[in-house]
Amino acid sequence: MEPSITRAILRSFFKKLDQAAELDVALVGAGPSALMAARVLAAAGRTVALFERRLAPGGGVWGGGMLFNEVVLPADLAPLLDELGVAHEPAGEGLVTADSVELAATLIVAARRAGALVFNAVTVEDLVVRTDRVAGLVINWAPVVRQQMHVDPICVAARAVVDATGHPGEIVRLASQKGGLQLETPSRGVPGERSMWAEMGEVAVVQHTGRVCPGLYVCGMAANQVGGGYRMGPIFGGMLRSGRKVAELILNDLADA
Ligand code: 48F
Repeated sequence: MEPSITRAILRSFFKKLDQAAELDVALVGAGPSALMAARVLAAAGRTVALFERRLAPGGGVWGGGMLFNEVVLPADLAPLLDELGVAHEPAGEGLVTADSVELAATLIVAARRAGALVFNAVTVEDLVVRTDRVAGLVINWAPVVRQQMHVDPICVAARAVVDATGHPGEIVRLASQKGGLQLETPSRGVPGERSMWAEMGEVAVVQHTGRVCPGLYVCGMAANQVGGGYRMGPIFGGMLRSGRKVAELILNDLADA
């Protein structure tokens, strides 16, 4: 039986990897904004894959606030939580709370069920670039990168790449510093995020979500790196709205192309 188990895994995995070789959208990181974006894009019929360096997708949701495993969301997102099937409780001041483990797990399942491919334990270590645009990702196993093993990566092509790497904003920095691409950001660079101001951060993260150069988009906390927005801590409305916004922008751009 063991050979059958092995072959079953290899066949299924390489089918997924083969589908990911040429994508409509490749998302870097599988935090809340990326999972939300992947769900919307895949539900619209686009080929989508998330590449996440950790074993568990879900990014910063699991740990709630300081490992107290609850998160806060604006109450106007209650219908979205209901649609996803995430239980929530009123918390006053227009807020609700939700169990962070339930929210993380549900966002992952929702993205998968919509048809998004998920590659965990995979690090995006570079971009594929053409003269003026991002054209795909350079990927390797996260443990290989962590161990600094001298192993060449492989690449996936994508019509749109999304930097959803959270606070580091790694991919936008790579595009500008190594890829030599002109960023269309207000400062033409990556000013970095600002200190905590929850209300302002929630608004800014959505406002700064968008295209940063041809083929490259940014969402979630990485958008606040690019736009110089405030951080907001364990409130996740902006992340979900940002993911939805980047997905809608990409769907429009791909339809126009
Ligand atoms: O940080 P993260 O959860 O992204 P997000 O969608 O959400 C931010 C919130 O969790 C929180 C917050 C809310 O108020 O401020 O921080 O912006 O998830 C980012 C994911 O990207 C992965 C990383 O492991 C994490 O799970 N990641 C980062 N760089 C890479 C990567 C990379 N180069 N390759 C693959 N995955």
